[in-house]
Amino acid sequence: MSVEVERKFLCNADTLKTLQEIGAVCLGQRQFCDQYFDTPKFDLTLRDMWLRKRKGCWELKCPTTSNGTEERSGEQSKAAALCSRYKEITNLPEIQLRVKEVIKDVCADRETEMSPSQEDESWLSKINLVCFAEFTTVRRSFTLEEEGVQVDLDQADFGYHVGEIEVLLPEGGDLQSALEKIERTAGKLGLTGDQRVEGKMHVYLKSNHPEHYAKLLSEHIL
Ligand code: V4E
Repeated sequence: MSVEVERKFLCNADTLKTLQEIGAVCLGQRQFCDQYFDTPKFDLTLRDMWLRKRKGCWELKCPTTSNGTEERSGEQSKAAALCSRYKEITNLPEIQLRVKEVIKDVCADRETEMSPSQEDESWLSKINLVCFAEFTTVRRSFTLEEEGVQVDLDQADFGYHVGEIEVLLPEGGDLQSALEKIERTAGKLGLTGDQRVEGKMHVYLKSNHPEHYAKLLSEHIL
């Protein structure tokens, strides 16, 4: 299991040039389709849990257990507030276990024996999971001299363009150092503003599931 720490930013006409100027190395471009799943009542996402299938692989993003109140200076807190962090679980039996734990009521009177095969999707209907979002992204990725920092520029098929500065931490890794790396990279990219930038899912839900989007906003999940 690892923890993804990331800061999103809005791209502009100069973003590519700036990346070149700061010595970012392009790792290439790839395209992928993401499918996100939840119960019809959105039991997972209302707990800030995001179940996704990308390129045939499953992934569950969950809130980290630390509550974000680690001791920080004012500047550090501001930088941390612009970043999101999620545990990433990619082991399918563990994903199935975590999801079942959350939707116990749904599972109570159902047969929920599950196959751990990545291709066999029968477990989804057994616990009433349906696809609520599907979109394709073209992603260009860059690495920087700063160790372990990756910058992704995403273009979603519904017209949203967003960048992210990302550090992947092993569980128990040094969060403060990851936040500092992201902050330094943001500085090099000339990012100003202290507003959190919307991710692709924000924009997708806003137009495709506006009621759920409003609920997630009111619960401070988005
Ligand atoms: C919406 C959401 C999640 C779903 C995945 O979102 P994101 O990380 O933006 O997608 P993507 O394609 O960049 O994934 P990657 O390739 O990096 O794995 S996971 C958590 N959330 C909630 C959330 C939030 N509340 N605020 C922000 C800024 N982002 C996500």
